Amino acid sequence: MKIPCSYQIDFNTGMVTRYPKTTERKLSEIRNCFYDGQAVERVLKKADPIIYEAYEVKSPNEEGLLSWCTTIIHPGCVGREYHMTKGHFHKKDISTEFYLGLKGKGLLIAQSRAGQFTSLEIRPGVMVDVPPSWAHRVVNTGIEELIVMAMFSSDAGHYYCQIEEKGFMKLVVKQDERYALIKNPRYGVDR
Ligand code: M6P
Ligand code: ZN
Repeated sequence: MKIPCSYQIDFNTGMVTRYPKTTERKLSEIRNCFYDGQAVERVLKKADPIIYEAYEVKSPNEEGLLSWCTTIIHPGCVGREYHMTKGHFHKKDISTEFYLGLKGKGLLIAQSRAGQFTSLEIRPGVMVDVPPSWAHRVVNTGIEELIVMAMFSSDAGHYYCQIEEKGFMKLVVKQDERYALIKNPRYGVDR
């Protein structure tokens, strides 16, 4: 049986005391998330930057337990598109996830299986509720790190295939020094 416990998060770095980093995603690993393939190649010729990293505090994979995670998305663009997470549905589709902004600013974009799309601004103190059956991705539209904390059912699981294959309906791009959402020309086209 799990016993009550507490954790210490550094809101400035996203680090969780005594928990190692569990994820580090470099551009080369998530290159297909970005629309502009030539821009990806241009960046990769010089370096392979870390786009985001995460510290996950995982409970056993059991119904009734929650897991949580801090994710740090580094600032920057590839072509006109801002840095982002891969994005996923949950394997257990009835799972909800909450996101709390800790530092920086960005967007949580979400897309339902039925083809609805929405975007919500996230910044320190903003809590976003992602209900069941919505794929979600976090995008850093600011000039500093975007740090968010996510909390989800331990048995939710990540289901990446559909987003990897079809993408999100909209891209988050830099336009006149601010963000804009534009139609994704590759949406629904096999990659
Ligand atoms: C959040 C949570 C994690 C997820 C991470 C990165 O912190 O949803 O479960 O792993 O973001 O998102 P992704 O796995 O889609 O790249
Ligand atoms: Zn999730």
